[in-house]
Amino acid sequence: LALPIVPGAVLLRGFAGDQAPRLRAALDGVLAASPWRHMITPGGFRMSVAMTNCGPLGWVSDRTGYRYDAIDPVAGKSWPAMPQAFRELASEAANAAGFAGFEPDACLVNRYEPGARLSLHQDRDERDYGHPIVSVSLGLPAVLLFGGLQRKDKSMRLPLVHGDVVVWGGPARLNHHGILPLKDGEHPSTGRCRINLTFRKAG
Ligand code: MD3
Ligand code: FE
Repeated sequence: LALPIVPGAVLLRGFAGDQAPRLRAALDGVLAASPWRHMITPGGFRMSVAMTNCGPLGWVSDRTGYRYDAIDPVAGKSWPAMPQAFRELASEAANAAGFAGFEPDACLVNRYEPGARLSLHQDRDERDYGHPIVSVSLGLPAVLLFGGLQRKDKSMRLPLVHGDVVVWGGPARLNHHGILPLKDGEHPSTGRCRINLTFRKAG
């Protein structure tokens, strides 16, 4: 079930639902090597979202800025490999949305506990905006806020539930977006949190 959101953005409702147990198990392997951490923004704030990465490149934030790095600064070594289940899902979702041949080199994993939020931003740290971004929602529901190319543009709200996949490319690639504070709850797949996998070709 593919629903257009704005030109370039497609919601694949429930696309990852049947893969969720496999993704969740693979994530445990990633976390064993690169555990959850709360990164610090360049402004000095601790992010309420806990993060980790897998794949050749990982997104990191610290007092010096945002960037993609091959090294996990917590583990002091390369990020863990991107599990095959992750790569297959990302490529199949991109394909279903009309982006054939998507091969991500970075998977940022975000964990939202009740109250955690992500303020309105653009994803601009990647080298080539011609590649789409694939996002997979697991666990508790959340509300995605998405706006336009300008920060002041009107924002729309889109509820995202367990198994939803959204592909952002083309003219939607640089849209502003964020996640409203997570509502408390309990989910059989994740417990008391929401997990989002974001696949990118960053390098
Ligand atoms: C709209 N993550 O990691 S995914 C991020 O749910 C991020 O954790 C959110 O924003 C999350 O940067 C939202 C949905 C998403 C991802 C990329 C986009 C929406 C987007 C790129 C352009 C426009
Ligand atoms: Fe983002």
